[in-house]
Amino acid sequence: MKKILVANRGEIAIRVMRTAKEMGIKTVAVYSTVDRNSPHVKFADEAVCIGEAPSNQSYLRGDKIIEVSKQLNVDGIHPGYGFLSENAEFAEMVENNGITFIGPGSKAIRVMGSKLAAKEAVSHYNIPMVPGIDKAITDVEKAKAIANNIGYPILIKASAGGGGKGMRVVSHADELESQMTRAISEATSAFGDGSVFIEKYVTSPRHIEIQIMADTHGNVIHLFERECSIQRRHQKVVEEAPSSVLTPEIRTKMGEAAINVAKSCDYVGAGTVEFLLDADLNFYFLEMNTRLQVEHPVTELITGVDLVALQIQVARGEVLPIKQEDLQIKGHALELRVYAEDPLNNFLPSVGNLSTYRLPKGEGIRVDNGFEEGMDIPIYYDPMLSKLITYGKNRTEAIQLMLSAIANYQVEGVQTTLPFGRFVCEHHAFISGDFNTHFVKDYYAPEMLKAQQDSEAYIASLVALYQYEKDQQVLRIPNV
Ligand code: MV4
Repeated sequence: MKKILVANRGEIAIRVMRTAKEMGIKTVAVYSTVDRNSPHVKFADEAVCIGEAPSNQSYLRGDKIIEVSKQLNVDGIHPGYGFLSENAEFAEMVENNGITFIGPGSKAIRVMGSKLAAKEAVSHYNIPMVPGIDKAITDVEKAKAIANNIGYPILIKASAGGGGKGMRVVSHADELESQMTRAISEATSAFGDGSVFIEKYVTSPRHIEIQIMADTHGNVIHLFERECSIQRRHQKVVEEAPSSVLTPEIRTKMGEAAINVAKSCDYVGAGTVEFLLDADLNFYFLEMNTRLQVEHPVTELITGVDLVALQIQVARGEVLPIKQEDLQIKGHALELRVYAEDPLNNFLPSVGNLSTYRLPKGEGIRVDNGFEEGMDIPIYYDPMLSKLITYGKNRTEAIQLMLSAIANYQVEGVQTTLPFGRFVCEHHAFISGDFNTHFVKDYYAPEMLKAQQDSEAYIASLVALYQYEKDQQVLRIPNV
C-alpha cells in the first residue's frame, strides 16, 4: 500500500494521515469548499476538492471519492468515523473498484448495522444478552405477553437504530401500545425500517466497550475496555481506560465475549463491541461498531499500540503482529471531547471564529486536533474541535493532568465544553468512580458552571482591588 486516501475531515483525517506518513505511505485528503484551508488539507501530500459544504455533496459522495482515488492511483481508502465509515455499499464499491477498504468487509458492516441481524449472528456463541426477544414485533397483544414475561420496565428498540434513536422505555403495561406505535413510526421515518424489538430495561447501567482487532487469517485480539458512561443524550463527553470497576476476571470474560462477537461475523480490522454493565457487574452485549472510534486514543495510550497502524497492516493482509498474551494495561488515560458547544446554553453549537486557539502541551498530554487559530468553524459538520487526552501512571494523575490541560487550553471566539470537562473532573462521583450513564442528567445543571465562574470572577476582582490599593499607596507618596 503506497497511497491512502482519507475520506474524512478534521482531527481524524489528520490522525490517520500521521500514522500513514510514519509508515512511509503517501496521503490524499479530500475536502469540501468550506474546508479548503483546513489543517487536514495542508497536512496531506495531495488534496482534492470533492464538492460543496453540505456532507451529501462532499464527504458522503462515495462515487466521487472512488473516482478521485482511481485518478490518483490510491490503493487504500480509510473512512475514519462517521460519514461513509459504516456504509456497507461504499465498502463494497471500494473493493469492486480494486481499492482496499481499510475497515471490515461489507458483510460484517451490514450484519452489525442491524441489531436484530447482530443478535441472530451472535446467538450461536455463548454471549450474555439482556433478556428480551430477537425478532421484530408488530403485534401489540404479543408484545404485552412478552413484556409481562420479561417484567417491567422494558425498552422498545429499533433494529436499525443507533445513538438511542427510536428507543422507548415502558414502565407499565398500559403505556405499551402507545409507545410501541410511536417507536414503529419513529423508526420508519428515521431509518426506513420499522422493525422494533423488546428488551428488559437495565435501569442504571455503565457503558463499557471492548476494542478488538482481527486479521484476515482468523486471529482476533481484544485491547481491553473503555468506560464511556459519561455521556449526554447519547453523545459521549469523557471516556477513559481502564474502567475503575472491572476486575481482571470480568475483563477477561468481556474480552472473550467481544472476540466471539467479532468471530460471529468474520470480522476484519478494528471494531468495538459495546456492553451494558449493571450494578451487580453483569455484562450484556449491546451492539458492535464497525469502525475506528472517536475514543480510540485512550486504548492506544494504555496499551502502547497504534490502532491505525494495525488497521493498515491487517488491510494489507498481514498477520496481526501482536498476540493476546503480549498485551497488558499500563497506566490510565482520559479523553475529553472538546466541542464548540455552549454548556451554559443547553450545549447549543457555538460556531464562529477561533480568534484565540492555543493547545496545552506537555508530558502525558495528547491533543488530537483539527483546527487552528483564526479559523471559522463550519456549521455543516459535527462541532468537535479536538480531543484532549491525558495519560498518567494512575487515574488520579490522569485527572490532575486533565484539569491542568483544560486550564492551559486557550479558546476565544466560541464557547466550548472545556468548562464542562472541568466540572466532570472535579465532581466527587467522577473522582470516586461511582457513576453510570445517568451522570450528566443526575449531577449537571448549568447553574453549577455559572456559580463556579461567578466565584472565580469574585476572586479575580478581589485580587484586582488588592493590587489597585497597593498601587495607590505607591502613587500617594507625597512630592517633597
Ligand atoms: C439499553 C439500556 C438499558 N437497557 N438497553 C442506548 C443507545 C444504544 N446503543 C443502547 N442504549 C441503551 N440500551 C437495555 N436493555 C440503556 C441504553 C442507554 C445507554 C447506553 C449506553 C450509553 C448511554 C446510554 C444512555 C441511555 C440509555
